[in-house]
Amino acid sequence: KAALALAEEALARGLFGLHYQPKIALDTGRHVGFEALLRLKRADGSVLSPAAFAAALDDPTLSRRIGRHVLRCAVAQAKAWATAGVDFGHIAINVSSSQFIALPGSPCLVDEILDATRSAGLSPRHFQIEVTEGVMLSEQGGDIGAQLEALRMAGFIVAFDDFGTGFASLVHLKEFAYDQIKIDGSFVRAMTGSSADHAIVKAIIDMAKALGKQVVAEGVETVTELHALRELGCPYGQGFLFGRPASASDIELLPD
Ligand code: G
Ligand code: G
Ligand code: MN
Ligand code: NA
Repeated sequence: KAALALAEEALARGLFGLHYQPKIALDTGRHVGFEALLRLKRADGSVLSPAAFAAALDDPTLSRRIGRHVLRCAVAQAKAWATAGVDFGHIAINVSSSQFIALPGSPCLVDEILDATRSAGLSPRHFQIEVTEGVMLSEQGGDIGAQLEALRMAGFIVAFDDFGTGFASLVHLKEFAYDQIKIDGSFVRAMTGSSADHAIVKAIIDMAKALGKQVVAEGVETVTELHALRELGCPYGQGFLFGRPASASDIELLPD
């Protein structure tokens, strides 16, 4: 497949990098952390998003190699921000279901994450792990649950990404190990024009709170959406209104 070859080449030539998008506390407008989003920077200066190499993130071997690189970049960035004395909050890392598959001769994902943060002298509270509904439906579902629980026990926040767009049932919401629900941007962007979407966003916020989970609205693009979310008591948001994904050098953070 072309996507796999593209990813192989990007790994070999060091073309993968991360962009960062702020997660905002909606009452204060201050960032509480940043989501790391993978980008492939080509020689001609163009930048590709994961959609262009999605198959590589579903491949057991390639996804682990890319994931290791992502982890290294994110930990190095967190270390750089911490050393500069800026309060970045946390970096949230996206992990695909194939990254949880055990590979012979290679440490498990949980150990990789623990080792990377520990050896940088950083606390787990500086990182979050984002997984989609897909990981719960994958064949290794039960084992992935145990791995996520191990990460939570170690102090990492686990976020349930793109909530509401997959095929997971509500059973997963009570049985799955997670701390945070991220409401998919498609509902948020429609909520000010559609009473159905508004009702769904409200229901997810209320349900998350009743379950004792953090809740983040994704894809916030307008002030109208921000006001609607505040009115519903949504504590956190993310989206172009607050900041587009950008390279760390383009993000200005003030010292503590
Ligand atoms: O960045 P957008 O910018 O296009 O991201 C598209 C999708 O790619 C998102 O669903 C996101 O979860 C996923 N994604 C972004 N960065 C990473 C990454 O580092 N690893 C994995 N596995 N998925 C990622
Ligand atoms: O991990 P996840 O699937 O949530 O990835 C977030 C995706 O959403 C990334 O592709 C990111 O670039 C994109 N994104 C972030 N904020 C906005 C926004 O406000 N509007 C739109 N349309 N996309 C966004
Ligand atoms: Mn995400
Ligand atoms: Na999402």
